[in-house]
Amino acid sequence: MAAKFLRQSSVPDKLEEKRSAVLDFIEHQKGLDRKVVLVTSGGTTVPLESKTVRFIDNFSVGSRGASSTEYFLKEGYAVIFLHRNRSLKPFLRHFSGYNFLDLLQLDNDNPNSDVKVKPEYQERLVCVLRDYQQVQKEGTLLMVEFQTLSDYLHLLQVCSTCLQSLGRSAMLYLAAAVADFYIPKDQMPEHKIQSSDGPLQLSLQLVPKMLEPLVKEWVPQAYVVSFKLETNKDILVSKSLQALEKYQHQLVVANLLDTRKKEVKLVTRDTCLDITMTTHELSQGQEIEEKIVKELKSLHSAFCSHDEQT
Ligand code: PAZ
Repeated sequence: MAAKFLRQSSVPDKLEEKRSAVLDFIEHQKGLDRKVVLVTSGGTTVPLESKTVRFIDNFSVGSRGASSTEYFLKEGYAVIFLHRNRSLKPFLRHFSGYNFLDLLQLDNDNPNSDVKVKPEYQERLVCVLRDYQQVQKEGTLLMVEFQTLSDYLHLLQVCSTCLQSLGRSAMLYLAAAVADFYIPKDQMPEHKIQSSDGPLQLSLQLVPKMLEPLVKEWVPQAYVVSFKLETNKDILVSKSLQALEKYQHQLVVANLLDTRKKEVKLVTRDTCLDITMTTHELSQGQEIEEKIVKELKSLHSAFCSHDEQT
């Protein structure tokens, strides 16, 4: 199913260039003995027309993926950040609510004035810029962009298969909100759908679950973390356990739409750990991703040392 989907869907631009960039990045990190995590982030679009005017989208803004990336970098991982274009990015996200021109000022008495950062933003900007420049210097972050569902799935396959050479040192952290339904290429109209044709009826097919080939074929030794989002708390843990049973990967981060920034569950086949944020922690600007990443780092280390013992 997955292979057929990939064969029949459109391939993203410059796929081979992207594959080379991912391979070079992984080889470099391998030489430095760094663990690498693939973080997927943001929603996927599902086009309704080949020459796309309209598409189906979802709610994800990429906050989970972008913030987790920063914490993985702090914990010493190199990160491949596979993200939806226009979703939140590590470091830049701290200023996402701002018009950047509002952060700057000129000396109005001087026609040749330099551009300066307003004093009230100095501290924050210095802090973020310092971390960002450190990451740039160390070369520990690779940004890979997607927009549509098929871009995402092709790039997921490319990144995962490239990670195979790292064995257990690779982690996959699949936080992207991937569409479950799509219109196959051969059933998609080429041109813009005309409203003059009357009300629109859509028939969507199920997207094959890529976790199956990912765990079995693409990157079988890696530590794989998937995410489960629900709106009904009564089915959250059972659905996570079903996924673990079906795909045989290591862990599910289970979250509810409304409370995802305050509480998650880390579910494995035999444990369920609640991670929560107090009101005080949230008011101090602390983020749940910091706790999630710390916990995963320690589980991943145990997973890697298990390899050394066997
Ligand atoms: O991207 P975001 O920060 O707005 O939301 C994060 C999330 C809810 C998409 C993520 O935590 C998640 O659960 N991803 C998987 C969604 C799914 O079940 O397909």
